[in-house]
Formats: sequence, C-alpha cells, structure tokens
Amino acid sequence: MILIKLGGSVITDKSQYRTFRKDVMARLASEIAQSGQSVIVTHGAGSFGHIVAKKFYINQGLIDFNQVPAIAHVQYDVRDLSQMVVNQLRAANIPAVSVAPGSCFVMDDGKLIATDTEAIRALAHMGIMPVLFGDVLMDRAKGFGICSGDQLMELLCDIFKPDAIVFVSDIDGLYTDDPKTNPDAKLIPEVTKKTLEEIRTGSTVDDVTGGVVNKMEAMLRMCEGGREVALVNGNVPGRLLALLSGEDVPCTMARGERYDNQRQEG
Ligand code: IP8
Repeated sequence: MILIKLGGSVITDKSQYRTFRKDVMARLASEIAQSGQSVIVTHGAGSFGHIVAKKFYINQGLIDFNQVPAIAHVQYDVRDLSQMVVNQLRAANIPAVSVAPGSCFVMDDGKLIATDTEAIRALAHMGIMPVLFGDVLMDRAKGFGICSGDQLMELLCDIFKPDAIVFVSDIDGLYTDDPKTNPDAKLIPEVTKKTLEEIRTGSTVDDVTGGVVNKMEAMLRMCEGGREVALVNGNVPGRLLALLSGEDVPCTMARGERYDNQRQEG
C-alpha cells in the first residue's frame, strides 16, 4: 500500500482564497487510478486553510475570542475542499470518503492524539479510501491548533505501515536553495538526516505549518526500516504515475536505514 499526500500547493492556488485546481486534481486522481496501486490519499489545506488561519493566528491557540468564528470558518472551508478532492477521486472510480480530523481527533500542545482510529481502519479494510486533510483541531493545552496533512501522514504511516510514501508538491523535490528565486539551485536526489542539516530553503508563500525543510524532517521520520519516501512534482503531467509505476523520475527520495543494516553495524 502507498500513502500519498497531495500538497495544498498543487491542488489549490495558495495565493487566491478558496481556489481549487480541479483539472490538476482530476489528473492526479486518474494517475492514481491508472497506477493500479492500493493507495490512501491525504491532502493539504492550501488556500482553503492557510489564508484565514494565518489572519486569525489559529496555530498559536486561543488568544482572544475573535478567533472562535474563524475556527468554524476554516473547518468549513477545508471540509469543502475535501469534498471536491473526493469528488475527483470518485470520478476516477476510486471509492473514497472524506474523514474530518477535527471531528474525530484532538491535539495536546500541538501533538496529534488519535486514540480511536477504528473507523479509518475499517473503511480501508472495506476497500473505501479514507481521505484525511489538514484541519483545525481542538487542543487540550492551547484550546485549538492546526494539524497539518504531514502530521496526519505520520499517523497513517503508524496505522497502515505502507510500503512507500509519496508527497506530491509543486516542486521537483528538495533543492540546494530556493529554485523559485535562485536559478543555480540544484535538485537533491536523495536526502538523509545529515544532508538536511546543511540545507536552507523556504516557502515563497505564507504557510502556517512550515516549508520544505519541515516536510523533509517528517519524511525522514517515516522512512524507518528502509521504506522509500519521495517528494515529487504533481504539476508535471504523468510524473506521479511514472513514480508509482516504479520508473526513475526527478524527485527527492528520503531513505532511512534498514533494520538489518543497523543490526549488522551494531
Ligand atoms: O496544508 C494545514 O494543513 P497543511 C491545515 O497540510 C490548515 O499544512 C487548517 C491550515
């Protein structure tokens, strides 16, 4: 099974409030369907989440009660986006259902507490793809906070122990510098904990849950046991399908140590 996160920067226009990139989502859904792989999709919030969340500093937790209507506002918008995502998956003949993390999980000081995952497991067992997404969650310590799609990927990784993980983004992978501002920036094909420490890059648009480096850190945590975790460009038609089909494509691959290597070294 392969876990895929569709980044908000691919499925929405992050600079325009509530702009769904329907054609891109339809193409990605069809690439997933054509691959024939068993897949679970999670998605980011893009301009359905980050713009209002930033305006009302929702990731800082409860500061004043003017934030409260904004919580409901963001939750409404990201649920709307998720229905649009699911619509395109279903149009590609993938039985999928949106599962709102803010309605079934809480956080504790920013840490996701997902005690009851039975429904998610049962859906997948039944052949229905549970589609989770970046959302506003209630937080035991801070009142509320933001749970990113990347945090949910780590949860799903624990639940489903996937064979591989793919992060679909709007760039070819991790670069030595920001490729949007530095034409000499070079794509890094493989990243380890060590190479990541040497890299400094950032997102060019406002993002309340961090940029590429944060994503890479999450990816490195998930490649335990030798699992491959890829960051690939979803804006290039056919690239996701090629990756899922085992072809060599431009991307950044995070590779962890295999347990057997670790044992040999130890
Ligand atoms: O787009 C953020 O999720 P992400 C969720 O995966 C909100 O970082 C509500 C901004």
